[in-house]
Amino acid sequence: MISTTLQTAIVEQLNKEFHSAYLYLGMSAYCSNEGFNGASSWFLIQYREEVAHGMKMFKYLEDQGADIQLPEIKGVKVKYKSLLDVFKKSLAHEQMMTKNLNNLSDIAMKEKDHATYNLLQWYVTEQVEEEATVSEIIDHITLVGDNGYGLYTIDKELAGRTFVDPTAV
Ligand code: OFO
Repeated sequence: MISTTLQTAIVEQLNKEFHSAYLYLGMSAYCSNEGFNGASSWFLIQYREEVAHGMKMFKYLEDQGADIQLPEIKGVKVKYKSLLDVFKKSLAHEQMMTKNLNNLSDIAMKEKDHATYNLLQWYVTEQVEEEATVSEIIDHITLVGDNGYGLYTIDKELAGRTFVDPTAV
């Protein structure tokens, strides 16, 4: 049985997962407005991944018979300085999410709640992949700088991303 402390903390994290989804929806809107349709589609897939992350926590709380609260989701901005800026903000956000998940794991470990700890390890591993992917995109955008053809090529590559439900594996 999950403790009230962990239950509250997981609900907070669930809210952050849906807030992440919303944030990526805003980033998708920005990219689309700037004519980066590939990046827009990339962020839309990221949005769907975050929804899947949120739902995995929701399902876990249900299975644990938790008292599920669904607090308000914070608004997000849709204005960024450039394609590089939007991906840098995305990386900073993921790094913050990693910290949150590590802190949650610490609580679960302290409480010797193996089931919740196990769940959280799934997210911790997922974060490694997310941070690496975004860092690589940032490297590529930095490499081409303001070169229009370079940015066009990167945008085309980003368009190739397809949605695979990360929680289905
Ligand atoms: Fe849910 O992984 Fe990103 O935030």
